[in-house]
Amino acid sequence: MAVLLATKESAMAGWRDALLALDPALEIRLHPDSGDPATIEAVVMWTGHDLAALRRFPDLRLIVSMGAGVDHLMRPPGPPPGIPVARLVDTRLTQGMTEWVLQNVLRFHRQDPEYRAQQAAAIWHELPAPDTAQRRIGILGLGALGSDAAAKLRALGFPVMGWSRRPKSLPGIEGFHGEDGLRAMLGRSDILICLLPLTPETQGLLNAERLALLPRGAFLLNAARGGHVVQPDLLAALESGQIAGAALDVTEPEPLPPEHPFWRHPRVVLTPHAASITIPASAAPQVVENLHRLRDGRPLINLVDFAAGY
Ligand code: NDP
Ligand code: OXD
Repeated sequence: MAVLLATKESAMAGWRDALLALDPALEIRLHPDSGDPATIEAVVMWTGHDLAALRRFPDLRLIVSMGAGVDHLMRPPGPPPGIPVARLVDTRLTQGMTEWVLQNVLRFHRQDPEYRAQQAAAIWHELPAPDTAQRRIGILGLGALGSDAAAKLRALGFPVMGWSRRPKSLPGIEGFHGEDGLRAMLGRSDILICLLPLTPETQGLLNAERLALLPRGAFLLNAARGGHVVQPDLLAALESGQIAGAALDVTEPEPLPPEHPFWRHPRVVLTPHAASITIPASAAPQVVENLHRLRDGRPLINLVDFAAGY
């Protein structure tokens, strides 16, 4: 039986080599050369592939996302019914995201946009010292990524709050859940960071009404999915000064069309969905572990909860 890889051309060989380095006996096929459909037991895939095509493999027993997010697998028609889906939970992925979060929190906290504007105008002027203990940070999503970012921000001295679907208690982090919890946390978030999965419940979460709950002049960081933010509402909030700055690693669509105002907005920092990039050599061990578990009939790891959608 074989494993089919389906990702962009440039990433295919890296994934194949990383998997074979761990288990040289694996038979790896590269999309679109799947060979006999009846011999495919697992598909390891990333966005941009036709989910309906997965139904061509009669003995498919596992689908693996090449990222932490599985929204690309959940949109219609979704994976074939009854086939488990695993995602990545990976230390390199977490490290990359935490670095992006720290970079952008510190960018806004340390008044970097103001100092860059002053430099452009040859102005030598000291702004008031930022007060870390007074800069309240709210994190939407306290999973693998959100909880690590929360701990590192807390270690720097920021007061950190986090919102999750189920009640969650993390050392030093004030936890919130539910709609009331969300409203309470937003009301106190000077910097809001979105690290949620994209699901029907979280799509469009950051709309005009919720952005208006933030303290005036708050900052927004989004490295989750573009669909979490209602972009025209964010643009209006930036124009009105309700939001003082936004760092966006994800947008809807990706990339934005060249005329989109975010590209040239003085208070928007864009990165091209590069906050954290999957490194095949780091992610491969859990994929091979799952293939071995599958063949041995042992419980799989990092499985998606279909009822929750992530
Ligand atoms: P996890 O599944 O580990 O964590 C998700 C968190 O979101 C959990 O705390 C979960 O709550 C919470 N959550 C989910 N649904 C809701 C809801 N309806 N209301 C409140 N909280 C909710 O995901 P990861 O941390 O691994 O990844 C998060 C997302 O980051 C990915 O889905 C992906 O979209 C994005 N990502 C972006 C990258 C980039 O480069 N830009 C790189 C990697 C990931 P609970 O704890 O109760 O389950
Ligand atoms: C992911 C991503 O979900 O890179 O891993 O967006």
